[in-house]
Amino acid sequence: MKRACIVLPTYDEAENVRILIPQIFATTAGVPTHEIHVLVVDDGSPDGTGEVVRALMADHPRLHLVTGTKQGLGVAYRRGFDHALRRLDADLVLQMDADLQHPPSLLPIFVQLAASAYGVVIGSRFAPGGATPGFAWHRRLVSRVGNALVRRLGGLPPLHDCTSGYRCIRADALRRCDLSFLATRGYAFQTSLLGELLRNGARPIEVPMVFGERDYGESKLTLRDQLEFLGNVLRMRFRRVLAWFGRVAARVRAAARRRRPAPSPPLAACQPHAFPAVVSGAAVAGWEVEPV
Ligand SMILES: Nc1nc2c(ncn2[C@@H]2O[C@H](COP(=O)(O)OP(=O)(O)OP(=O)(O)O)[C@@H](O)[C@H]2O)c(=O)[nH]1
Ligand SMILES: [Mg+2]
Repeated sequence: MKRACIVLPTYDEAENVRILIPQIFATTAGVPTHEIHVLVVDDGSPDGTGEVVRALMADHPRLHLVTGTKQGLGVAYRRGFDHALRRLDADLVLQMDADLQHPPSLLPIFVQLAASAYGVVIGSRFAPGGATPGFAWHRRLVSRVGNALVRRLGGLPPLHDCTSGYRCIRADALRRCDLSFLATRGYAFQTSLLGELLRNGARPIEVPMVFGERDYGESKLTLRDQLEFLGNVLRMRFRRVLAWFGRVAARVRAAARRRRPAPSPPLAACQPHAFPAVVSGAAVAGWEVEPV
């Protein structure tokens, strides 16, 4: 049977994982197509989250734990993805916060959509039908402005929620991504990962979700995360401009070659890798957004 691995990054989420992990296994017990695994990526939480997870492992054989030092959400996710792909051989990799803000009830539909045709399924707070009832006005504003910036400057397609941390990604789409240069912290990591998935041709779809309030523990979102997010949007813009120059240069070179009579190349030289600009142009044109 195929496997889906839900990666849960945790820092001081002892109370929450105690509730969330049994909920996840109960909700996904009926998924017929995939064996569901949960991988907790804990960064030595002082509140003993790791010990709570170890205790839960006695009841849940498909629960796993990797630990490390705290270097930001992006680094934790990279470690989790690597483990899910290499050690657990997952066909689908899911991202989910451990603080009960992401409803586990959506997991079966995420798996179904990703297993059918979609490279990345996004739990969307801002698509019609989604909501953020507990958000203070300034949090809503930050999220809205952040999403507008990544679309306008970062060049992401018109998805409603580019900063969501609740997603299901096909392993083949994730393997095509180069995660090594992505931003390392919260929202910046989420947006740069989404950009990289789409750049590599993953087909996105959004599923509206109600983003609940945090009952236990504290938010780890800091001003530094928000500043890194802004810096990262500019970096994404810069990469797009560089890519545009690359495409123009390739066109100029191709036009110059056409003017010069040249012997026909052997067939092997006509493989797509010989024409990177055309291939990347087609990949960008292939971005697709499904109405929800
Ligand atoms: N392993 C690890 N997990 C982290 C780190 N920072 C945050 N997390 C986890 O990532 C998830 C999201 O963090 P939150 O602080 O809830 O961030 P958020 O949901 O964007 O912000 P709020 O809406 O304010 O809760 C939670 O499960 C955190 O415990 C980190 O440095 N390492
Ligand atoms: Mg949260």
